Amino acid sequence: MSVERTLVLVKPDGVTRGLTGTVLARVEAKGYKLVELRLVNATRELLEQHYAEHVGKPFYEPLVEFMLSGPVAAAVFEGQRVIEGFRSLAGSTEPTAAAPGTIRGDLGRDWGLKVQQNLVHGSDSAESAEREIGIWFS
Ligand code: D4T
Repeated sequence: MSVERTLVLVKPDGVTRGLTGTVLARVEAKGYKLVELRLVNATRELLEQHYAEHVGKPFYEPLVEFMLSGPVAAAVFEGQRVIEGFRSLAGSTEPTAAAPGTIRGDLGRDWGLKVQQNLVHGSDSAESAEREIGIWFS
């Protein structure tokens, strides 16, 4: 099995709540290697590329506003099956339903907003990872 890379974002809720270090530490503690890290103030154009599959959906505009509301910590982690491993560690999209023990399950909740503030993003395939790393680390 070849070494994979994945894009991990600590979204503005995680950065604002002071959880960046906690999130990155949990990924490192699982054994994945941190190979890139930067704090980014995203632009609408960058987010339109990143969330291209969601353009036009009801939660798209609230999602963009949320992602523009503060800095995002963008990281690349490396390891065998890191894409699947990180998504398992992150937990399911809705923090209320995410299993305890996962990042979203332990650190997130529903805030009654138009978009789920779920702390982290992780690429969902090797193709997405390559595309997304190019967007955030160009
Ligand atoms: P990301 O992409 O941020 O890692 O999250 P997921 O892979 O878990 O979820 P996603 O791409 O389907 O959605 C992106 C982002 O939009 C929010 N969202 C999503 C929402 O508020 N309501 C919804 O119905 C969906 C599908 C949460 C994550």
